[in-house]
Amino acid sequence: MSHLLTRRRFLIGSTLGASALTLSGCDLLEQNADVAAVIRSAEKLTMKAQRLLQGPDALAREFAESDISPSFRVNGTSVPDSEEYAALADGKFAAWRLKIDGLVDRPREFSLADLKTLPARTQITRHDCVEGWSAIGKWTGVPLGILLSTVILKPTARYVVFHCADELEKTLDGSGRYYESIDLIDAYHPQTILAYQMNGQELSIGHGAPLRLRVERQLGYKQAKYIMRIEIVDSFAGFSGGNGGYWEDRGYEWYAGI
Ligand SMILES: Nc1nc2c(c(=O)[nH]1)N[C@H]1C(S)=C(S)[C@@H](COP(=O)(O)O)O[C@H]1N2
Ligand SMILES: [Mo]
Repeated sequence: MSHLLTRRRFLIGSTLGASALTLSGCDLLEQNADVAAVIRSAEKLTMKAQRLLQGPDALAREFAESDISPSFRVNGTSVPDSEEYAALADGKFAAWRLKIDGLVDRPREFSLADLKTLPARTQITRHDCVEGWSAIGKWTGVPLGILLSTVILKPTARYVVFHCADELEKTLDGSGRYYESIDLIDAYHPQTILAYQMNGQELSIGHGAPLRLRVERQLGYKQAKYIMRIEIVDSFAGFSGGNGGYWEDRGYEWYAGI
């Protein structure tokens, strides 16, 4: 996909040995639980190495307007399948509220209009999906760190969990609902934003309206769309499969550094 992934392969490869390199991470996970454990440790190595070599605040590459991809694929859910979401969309999301709660002193709710009064950041970045495609897009939104400063995190806060509107898999227990999580280093990273615009237009439903995460040093599946609630936690063990995200519960790495 990119030279960046090659570096990540190198990091994993140095733990696994050359023979494993011909298989993709997913094949390996399916084949052998021990290998899965090694990949988990390689994932921590990737996170530590990325932060050590580049610094916790190192920026993902930003591009020029002329680099913006003429088409940007819609992937995963293209429209959440619920009456609640349909009603919100019908009203142009005027009734939508972003809830922020959990380990905070002042839980709050924000309307889309509220979010737009806060300082905004615009960035042109490349989105890399594990399925093997990339696209460059321009995102505008509020830096997550600014929102977090308005609710005041408790000292025990460690992770930010994003609860989404869509169910990617229909289950009785709700474990098919999309969710994601990041730690506070990524939460306060200057390029981590909650985007309400893409390529200068209101965010479309396909791309996650009314609000989606951009966490630019990680892969596509971390970029949660259709965010309804942000919960601050000290552990994500209690959520669904306990691995910190919909795809993580299905074997993907929690830290998806690129
Ligand atoms: N809520 C939600 N967020 C999601 C997904 C999804 O299915 N539901 N898919 C993820 C994946 S795998 C990718 S590559 C990107 C796709 O974003 P796009 O549709 O804007 O291209 O969203 C991510 N965030
Ligand atoms: Mo993806």
